[in-house]
Amino acid sequence: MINITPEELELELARRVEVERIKDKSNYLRGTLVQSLQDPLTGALAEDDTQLSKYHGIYQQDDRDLRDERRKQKLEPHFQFLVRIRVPGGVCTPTQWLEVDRIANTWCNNSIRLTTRQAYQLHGIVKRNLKVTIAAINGALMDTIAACGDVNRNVMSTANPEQSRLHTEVYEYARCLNEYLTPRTTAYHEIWLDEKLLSTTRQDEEPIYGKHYLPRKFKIALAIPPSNDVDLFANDLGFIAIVEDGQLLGFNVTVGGGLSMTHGETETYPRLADVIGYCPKNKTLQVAEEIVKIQRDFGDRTNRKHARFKYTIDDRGTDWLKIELNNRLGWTIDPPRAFTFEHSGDRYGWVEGIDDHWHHTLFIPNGRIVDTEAYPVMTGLREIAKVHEGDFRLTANQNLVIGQVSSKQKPVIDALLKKYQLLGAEQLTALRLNAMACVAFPTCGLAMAESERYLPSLIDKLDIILKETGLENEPILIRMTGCPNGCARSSLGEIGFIGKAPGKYNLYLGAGFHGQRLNKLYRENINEEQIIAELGPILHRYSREREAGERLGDFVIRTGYVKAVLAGKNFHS
Ligand code: SRM
Ligand code: SF4
Repeated sequence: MINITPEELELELARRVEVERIKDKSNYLRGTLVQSLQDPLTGALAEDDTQLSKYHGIYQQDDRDLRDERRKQKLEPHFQFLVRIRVPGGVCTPTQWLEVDRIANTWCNNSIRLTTRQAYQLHGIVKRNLKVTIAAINGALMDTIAACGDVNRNVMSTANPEQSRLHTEVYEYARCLNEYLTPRTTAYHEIWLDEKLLSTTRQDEEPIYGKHYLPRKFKIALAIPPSNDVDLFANDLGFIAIVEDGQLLGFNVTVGGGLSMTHGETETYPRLADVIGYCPKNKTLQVAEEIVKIQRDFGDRTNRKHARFKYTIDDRGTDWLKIELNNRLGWTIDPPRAFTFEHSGDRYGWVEGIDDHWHHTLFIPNGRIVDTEAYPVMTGLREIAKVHEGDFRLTANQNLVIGQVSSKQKPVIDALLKKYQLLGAEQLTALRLNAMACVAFPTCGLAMAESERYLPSLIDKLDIILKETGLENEPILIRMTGCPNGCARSSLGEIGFIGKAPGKYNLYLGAGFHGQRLNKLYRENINEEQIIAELGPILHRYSREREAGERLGDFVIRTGYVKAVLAGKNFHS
């Protein structure tokens, strides 16, 4: 909010939602977090601080598997915290991997979650261990600030490493954007790292965000065609690399993506971003800053369900946005340039990069790094990290690239992959390799149905149909979320499931294979038996009647199972 008197501000705040008031009186995200952390009487934070902690990358949760039992015993919920570590572009070092592994096994629930936005999540941290956890993350030269909250989140960039020089250059833009849009408040350092800042170094200005930050979360991704592995169109702001003769010239700019909705409220809907123009690469930060500021000034702060940038754009139109942007830039962005996306999934196994280096993409079921007898992935990756001299790249599909392996070291990594039985893609159906599920139970407070703990067993059943129909090597995007927030981008699944109640899901069909089209509701509130009964005949027919190269998402539209969704606004119609 700009140019406003104190009286007007008072009035405006009264109108705004609670979170806006909490931000207003938070003193740049400090609130009473220090006192909350010191309170020995409860495992929780004070209520307002549970909102502010998100800006520091920390969510208060409770173990939902234990909720009823604790209630019966008249105990407070089993409070614990999730910490999200930003990893811009998903790139980190083996030393950082080892440190995240150590932290996970010291203060967390012995597992690491690779997220759908190329970040790490650690679960199950109790309040008294929060500070030591954040300090250890900081010691590994990583941070959690702005991993959540009404600010720009972890910036994504294409992890699929076919074009390594380009990858490096585009990744640098992701890193710079991430840094540039990080809140400037020093609250994080004071609260979590005990830095005793002098009044001269204490930062109480937010030149980009202002005191009230953004109306809602904000997400940015960069993609290098033909790979849309980051699902660029699901982001508030996107940059599509435009390359000529192997040189990065600039980016097409996309705006207004976002996937969340609320069951039964048709004024909320998923929306894919529009391509509004092209900017030369040296203008990338300026364009991002002005777009963020437009959302800061025009986003709806009175209704959080209508506060994302996608609604600002649908309410005012992309023509308005372009005029506003050009005015603020002081120059005019060009018309978009041609580009083609061909896929949104990951390429598995070894790919040769440049300078005699290789990259191995490893399938990580639902991004969960935890040891089981059949799949000792945590131990295996720890042993790999101890000898690996390149980097790790977290993909937006919850997988992991062991990157920059010299040809000399390749046999060493191969031997470790074999020793720890880390799944080769060839053993799995292409459906499983293109599956994503969000976290949901037991940690997510918003889950209505299982997701991560359920999707693998549903795929076991669908695999039987795929083998009957000869479709086992046909890549099909399947996505599941435990609620309509869409954290595993369920609206972009050729087959999408959104939880409604325990064991019950809405089934959506018809998204585009390279992330270019949303799916559409096909059946509502169905259980596993009904899911199999619905999908079986569709998959059989697809195997018989598909045209050459036709993707399942296109087939179900051509054959009339669902209508194509051409705009988010029409998602429910
Ligand atoms: Fe998400 C909230 C997990 C990607 C849309 N998301 C949550 C919370 C924090 C639940 C909460 O608010 O209490 C979940 C924590 C669960 C847990 O126990 O771990 C959660 N979201 C995740 C992750 C970990 C899912 C995963 O399986 O990897 C992803 C972390 C990404 C990251 O590293 O930053 C994650 N969330 C997404 C995505 C996908 C994306 O960004 O590409 C979306 C849909 C795209 C979008 O933003 O529109 C998404 N999450 C939401 C929303 C709905 C936002 C909205 O516009 O209404 C919420 C709820 C909210 O913000 O109120 C949410
Ligand atoms: Fe939780 Fe819903 Fe996100 Fe799944 S989609 S992690 S259930 S908020």
